[in-house]
Amino acid sequence: MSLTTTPDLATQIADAIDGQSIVDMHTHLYPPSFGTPSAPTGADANGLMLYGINELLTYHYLVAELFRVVSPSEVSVADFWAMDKTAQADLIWHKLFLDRSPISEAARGVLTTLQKLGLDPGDRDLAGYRRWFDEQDPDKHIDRVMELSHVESITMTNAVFDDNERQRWLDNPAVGDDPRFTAVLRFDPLLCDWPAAAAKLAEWGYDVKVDIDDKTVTEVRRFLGEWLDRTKSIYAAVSLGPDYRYGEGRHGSAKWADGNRILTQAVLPACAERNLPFAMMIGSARGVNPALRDAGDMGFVADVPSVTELCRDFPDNKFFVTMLSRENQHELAVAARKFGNLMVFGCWWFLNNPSLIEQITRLRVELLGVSFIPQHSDCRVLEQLIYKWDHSRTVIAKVLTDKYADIAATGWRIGEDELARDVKLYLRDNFLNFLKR
Ligand code: HDL
Ligand code: ZN
Repeated sequence: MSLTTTPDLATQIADAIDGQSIVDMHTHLYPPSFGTPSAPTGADANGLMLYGINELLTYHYLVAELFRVVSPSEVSVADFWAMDKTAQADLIWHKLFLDRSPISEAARGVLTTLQKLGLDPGDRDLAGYRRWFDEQDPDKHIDRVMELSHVESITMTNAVFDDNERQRWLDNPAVGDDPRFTAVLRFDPLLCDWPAAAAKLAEWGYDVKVDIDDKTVTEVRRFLGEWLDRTKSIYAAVSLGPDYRYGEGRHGSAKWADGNRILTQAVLPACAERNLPFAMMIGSARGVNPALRDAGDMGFVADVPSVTELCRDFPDNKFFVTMLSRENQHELAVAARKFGNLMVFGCWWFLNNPSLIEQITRLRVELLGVSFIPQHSDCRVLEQLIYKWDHSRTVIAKVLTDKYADIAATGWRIGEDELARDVKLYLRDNFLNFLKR
C-alpha cells in the first residue's frame, strides 16, 4: 500500500520507526560481566554496568543541573561527592524533581524511563522505585530494557587507558563476550596527551619514547593491534578537543604534531588493515569546571577542514564523525557530501535535545537524504536507552513525516516496504553497511 499524504502518513512513519530495531553505535553501557556497583547482591564497587534509579538520578547531566540550584553554603560540591549514591540521588530528586518541575531533557528522561518500565512517575515514590530496581536481576533487566527500547545491539566504549576497564580485559579475556554488546576501542590519551600515553605504554612493556621515532610508531601499532583484536572491536574511537587541528602548518596544528603522527602513522594504518572505521568525536572540552568531574566538561566550535583533509588524505580509511557544537553541523553535513568515506552520526551530548535533534536531522535529510546515522544514545546508565530512543524516535518521525509528505505532494508514490527500507537504513543498516564497506 502506498503512503498517503493524509495525517495517516504521520502514523505510518511513526509505526515504521517504532517497529524498526536499532543498532546503537555509541554508548557507555556494559554487560554484568564488567561488574555491577548497584546490584543488591554481589555488588562490585568499581563495576562498570550502571543501572537503577540511583544511577539514573545521579547521571552527570543532572549533577550539573543540581549545582545550578544549590548554593555552596547549602551543599558544597565536595560535600556532594562525599555522599553515597543514595544520598546524592535523594538530593537531586528533591531539588530538581520536587522543588522544581523536572522539565529539562535529562530530568524528563527519568520520568519517561519510569513510565515505560511500568512504574508511575505520578506517585513520586522514590523509595518504591528503589525497591523495584533492587528486585531486578541485572542480566534479565538488560533484556527487558532492550525490548522496551527496541535496541537490538549495544555498542560499548572500551577505554583502554582506564585502569579499571583495562584490568578487567586482562583478568578475563571473555569479559566482553556478551552477544548483546559489541566493543569499541577508545584511546583519547594516545592522540590528546601523548607524553602521558607514552609513559603508560612503556609501563605496559611497549618500547616507546615520548620523542616519537619509527620504533615507537611500530610499537604503538602493535599495541593497537593487540587491543583491537583482544576486544574484538568493531571500530576504534577518540574524542578530540575543539582546538584539534590536522594538517601541516595549519594554525594550531603544532600542538597536535605528536597526536597527528600517531594518528596518521599508527592508528589509521591499524584501522585500514582491519577495515575498521575510525570514529572522531570532536569538540569536547574536558574539565571546564573540574570540580564537577564528568559533569564539568562541555563543547566548543571545532574545525571541519581538519575532518575534510583527513578524509582526503586517507581515502582507504573510513571515518565516523560527530561534532559537539551546533554551529559545526551544517559544515559537517556538507563535508559528508564530499567524502563517501565520511559517515556523519548522532546528535551528541548537549545536542541530544528535541529542539536540536529536529534542527540537525532536518538539515541532514535535506543535504544527505538517507545516507547518514541520525542518532546514537550515548547512554551511561542502562535504562536511559528507553528514554533516549523514545524521545529521538519521536523527533526523527516528525522530520521524516514532513520530508515524505513533500515528495508525496509531487505525485511520487512509495510503498510501506520502501519506507521500512529507509528507516532500517537510518536506524541500523547505514552503520552496519559502513562497517563492511
Ligand atoms: O566522550 C564521550 O564519549 C562523551 O559522550 C562523554 O562520555 C560525555 O560525558 C557523555 O556522557 N555524553 O553524553
Ligand atoms: Zn560518549
